[in-house]
Amino acid sequence: MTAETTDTTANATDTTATDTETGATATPMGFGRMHRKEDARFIRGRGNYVDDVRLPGMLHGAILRSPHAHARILSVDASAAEAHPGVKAVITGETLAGMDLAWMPTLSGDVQAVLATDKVRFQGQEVAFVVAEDPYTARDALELIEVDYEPLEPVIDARRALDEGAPVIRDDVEGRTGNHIFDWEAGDREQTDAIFERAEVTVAQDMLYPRVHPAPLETCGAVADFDRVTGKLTVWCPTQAPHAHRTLYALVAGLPEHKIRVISPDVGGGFGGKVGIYPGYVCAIVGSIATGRPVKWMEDRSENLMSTAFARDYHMRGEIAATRDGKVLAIRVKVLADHGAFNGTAQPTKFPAGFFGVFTGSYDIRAAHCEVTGVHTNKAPGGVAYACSFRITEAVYLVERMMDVLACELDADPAELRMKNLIRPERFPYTSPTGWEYDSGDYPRALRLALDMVEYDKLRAEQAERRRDGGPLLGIGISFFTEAVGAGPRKHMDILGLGMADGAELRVHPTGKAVLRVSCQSQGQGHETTFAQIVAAELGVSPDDVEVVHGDTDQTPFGLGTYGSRSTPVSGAATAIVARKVRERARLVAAAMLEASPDDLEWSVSEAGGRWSVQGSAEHGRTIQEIAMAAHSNLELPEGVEGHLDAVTVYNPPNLTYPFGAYVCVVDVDPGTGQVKVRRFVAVDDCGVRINPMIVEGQIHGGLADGIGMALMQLMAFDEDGNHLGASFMDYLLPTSMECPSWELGETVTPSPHHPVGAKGVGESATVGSPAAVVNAVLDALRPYGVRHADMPLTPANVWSALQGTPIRTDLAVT
Ligand code: MCN
Ligand code: CUN
Repeated sequence: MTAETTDTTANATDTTATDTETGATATPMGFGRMHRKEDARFIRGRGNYVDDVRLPGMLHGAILRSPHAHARILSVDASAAEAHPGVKAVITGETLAGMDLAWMPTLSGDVQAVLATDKVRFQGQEVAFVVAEDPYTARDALELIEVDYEPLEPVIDARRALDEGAPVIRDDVEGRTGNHIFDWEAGDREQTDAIFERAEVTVAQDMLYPRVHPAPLETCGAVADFDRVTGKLTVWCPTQAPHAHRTLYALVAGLPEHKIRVISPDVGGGFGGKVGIYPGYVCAIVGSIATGRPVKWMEDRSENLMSTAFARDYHMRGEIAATRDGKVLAIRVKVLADHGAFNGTAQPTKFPAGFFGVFTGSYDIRAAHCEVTGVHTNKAPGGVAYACSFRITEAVYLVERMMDVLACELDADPAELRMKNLIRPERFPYTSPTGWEYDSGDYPRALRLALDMVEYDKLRAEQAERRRDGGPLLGIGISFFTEAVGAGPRKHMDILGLGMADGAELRVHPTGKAVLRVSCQSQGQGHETTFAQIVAAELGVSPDDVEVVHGDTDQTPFGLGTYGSRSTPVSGAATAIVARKVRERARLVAAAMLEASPDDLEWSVSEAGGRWSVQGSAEHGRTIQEIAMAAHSNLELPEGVEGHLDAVTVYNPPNLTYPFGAYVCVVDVDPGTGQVKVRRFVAVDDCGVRINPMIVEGQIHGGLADGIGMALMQLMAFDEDGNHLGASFMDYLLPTSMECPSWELGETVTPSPHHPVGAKGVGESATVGSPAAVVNAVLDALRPYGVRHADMPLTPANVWSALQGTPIRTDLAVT
């Protein structure tokens, strides 16, 4: 299939009429707008989340956390808590050490303390776990545990972590003498440096992508139920990757995988924060094994913000070499990555830093080089997630900020500068200087559409007028992003250290109703709807006739789960392929029914549904429902056909998919207060063929709101002692409809050439692409004041300070 670009959703199966109120349709026979099937239960409050799980005899756990960022544990005395009425067990690091469970492997190959034994390494770290008859008793008993700490000097500023004599945080790692974790690099240093030496123009800029948090509405938690008779452990937890969790639980608990069942029920938002395993999950499991009763643990909001995986914390220095007329020749980047106390989520030297390798963005740049150094600090572990596609967020922010810095230096128009450097459509498939093969795209078309939608020239004229006449400052910011989603093709093993295939199973009942089983897990993305639509499109049935089962390892085939917007690129592809297998089986059965050769049959989908019929005589055919019934009957089938239509597949993606987009943000800035108001936001996204345009738009709306949050208000700040200054929604701000404009969305459709239905992932696109547009807009407004850069979040205080000529440092002790 060759990549074809169209301006609107190219989708032959989208035949149904639009409901003018909502833009939704009556159920389409395949792709198209339809309301989410899951809405019926979500909006009626009938979802089933982990905290809704109530089992007979269930006990409740609570975690005692460290008040210090860095301290030696001299002693833990739990005797008073153990004696407290209603308390069933107190588990400490020592208890776990006795079971060889005090440390657990992280998905990165690092280890993380389940409950601290030797030292605490961040404020909020898990120290002890109380199991009691009810959650209140468990919390009360925490106060009876006496821990004797010897405070140690903490390392909070990543830029001090490698200083001579800096306190060593991970002295648990044999031979560790400092806080250095890894060095990673990509690109050709020599070639890049040579271009820089000869370049007509070079620019450099330091910038910080601050620490932010995914902050899902539902916090994390688990219910663990170990059955002492059968030896089976069932764990309910809101995970994005149930099968990965099962394997890790097996490794941690020493139980065989077939004796472990992980159920991820409805999940109230993940945004990357629910990929990894948290100590509380392991504590609930140990608590259940110890007491023989089910144990529930649910964290509260502050615990979630303090101890679960954060994101970003990338200190970056970008440099661009260009010609005087604005052709970018090379880009050079140095990053200091703050990974906190433990490397929570993904492979330190490969996975998180690895994706940063797309830092040349959407531009045809000859040479590039980048180095990332990872360090530990006394902050919560992680260093990856938050709708980020694993470091692409940082990379996009960097290159898009740098393009504006270059525009500033050359006194060029940022739109023209981008247009001049975008990868041309004829260059696809395009191999980047760091070895990534972008599958398809028409970038100039997307940028042109965005500029037309926002009426760019008119805005620039208004801006010139404002600058002449005074009044609120007007800023226009552009960001063009390319994402790389759908981990993980085996060909990226060397870059990412991961190769991941997803299974899919499709059962077709005698009446033609179907059950699809997939390994990915929805946290609000609407998989029950869109995955049913993929089957529906392939089989010519209604999505209402396809039930999607996910989130339960006993019920679904193995796969790596939902993150890096991989569900559509990987599980979605598996779904299309398994449905095609069913369709091919149906062909054989239809041939037997029609007493024809399978080769003489043709497939068609009409409003009446999908059918196999004899070529050239459509009336001589059988519907998929008739075929399904026949497949379960005593119809005489040809040799080699077993009957039934059920099929199974495993899909290995040949490449990532590369969605892209052009965003334009328009802001008004009050120079007196530094207040930023987002006036307009135009987002043109291309995620290939859209399965459900309404869900895609919802994903983009959410991501754009994320972008406003990060650019203008979100920050996980710490004081110099490592006290966490953002542990509630009073301090860690989420954007609301008050801060968001009415989004203006546009689309182009460039199908992915290697995906069975031409779709690319979209779940993180807007979060990845939007912060740079907002920041570029604010800095564009401040341009007459000579401000070239200020770090996120651009709070009124920060903007005002920048206007006075002293942008503030946002990562430390700023609220
Ligand atoms: N879709 C579509 N057509 C396309 C691409 C996607 O109709 N061409 C649909 C999909 O079928 C799916 C949804 O859009 O219903 C998102 O698909 P995809 O881009 O494949 O992303 P995933 O389903 O893998 O979701 C993961 C992604 C990630 S990694 C984060 S983080 C994030 C995000 O999704 N977390 C979310 N969006 C979120 N949305 C909600 N409500 N909650 C979260 O926690
Ligand atoms: Cu990086 S957040 Mo999403 O990939 O689960």
